[in-house]
Amino acid sequence: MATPMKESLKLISGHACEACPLALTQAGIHTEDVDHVVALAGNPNTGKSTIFNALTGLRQHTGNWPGKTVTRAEGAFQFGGKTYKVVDLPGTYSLLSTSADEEVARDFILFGRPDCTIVVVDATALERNLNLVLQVLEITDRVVVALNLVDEAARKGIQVDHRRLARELGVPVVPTVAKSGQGMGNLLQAVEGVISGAIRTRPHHLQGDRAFQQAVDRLAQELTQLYPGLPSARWVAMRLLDGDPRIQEAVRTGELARIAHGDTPALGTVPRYPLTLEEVSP
Ligand SMILES: Nc1nc2c(ncn2[C@@H]2O[C@H](COP(=O)(O)OP(=O)(O)OP(=O)(O)O)[C@@H](O)[C@H]2O)c(=O)[nH]1
Ligand SMILES: [Mg+2]
Repeated sequence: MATPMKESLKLISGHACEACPLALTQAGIHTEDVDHVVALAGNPNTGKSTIFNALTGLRQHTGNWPGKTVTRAEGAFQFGGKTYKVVDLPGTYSLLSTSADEEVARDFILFGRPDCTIVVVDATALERNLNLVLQVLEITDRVVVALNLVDEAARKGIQVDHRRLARELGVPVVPTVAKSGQGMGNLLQAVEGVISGAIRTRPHHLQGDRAFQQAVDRLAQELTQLYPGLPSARWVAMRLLDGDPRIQEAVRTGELARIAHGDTPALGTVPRYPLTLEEVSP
């Protein structure tokens, strides 16, 4: 395990260190044409930005999400011959409320169509963190869980059975210590596998009673007919049944129809748009 991880890290730092900024440019920070887009989600303070920095290095774009005072950071790296763009989402406990942070994270995962979403969880507080994981699994099946802070967990005598967790969630779970880069290679291999289809996920879905399931299925079908190409119709149906004002508004204003056509400039979330954010070196 140690060797591939080391090699992967070498590969990443080879494109992200200060000594070779041009290589990072070539790795995709200015290109509109990245191969894959990866979103980083998670509860606050779980190590998302530490993972983001480990992957993208010192050069990255930061700015605000359109119309919001929520910071947006994007960067790029190469792995296995492909160029990946990473979007560091604001920390959220849930995707259901109407706070600006939760809206940004939810809209990007739902409408930004990332090729994979890494949900970073705190291994010392798994129960609280799994709430968000379960919500993301309702939206997309392209998910990898980074079980971060396993060093802190070990210090507290907590050992997480990550294989069993992966079986129960139906998606890869990769133990990481983002602060020291441990597990980054395995994390990227899992992301690559989920995107390529080499790893088949079977995400855990919430089971309601029969009437609930039937209502969701029927509405999801109608949504798919009305809006062909709409991502995550099942999730949109569930939110509409729950009376989510943001999704209702998206139906009323025609935003949902535009999203189904892959047109989401209002959200600022179309991953392959040219980057117009300011480039900074933190
Ligand atoms: N011990 C330990 N500390 C970590 C690890 N990963 C991150 N940290 C530390 O945890 C703190 C929070 O990390 P961030 O990367 O800023 O977390 P975040 O999820 O981006 O936080 P928000 O953006 O505020 O939601 C920092 O002090 C990191 O150095 C880890 O695996 N082990
Ligand atoms: Mg952060």
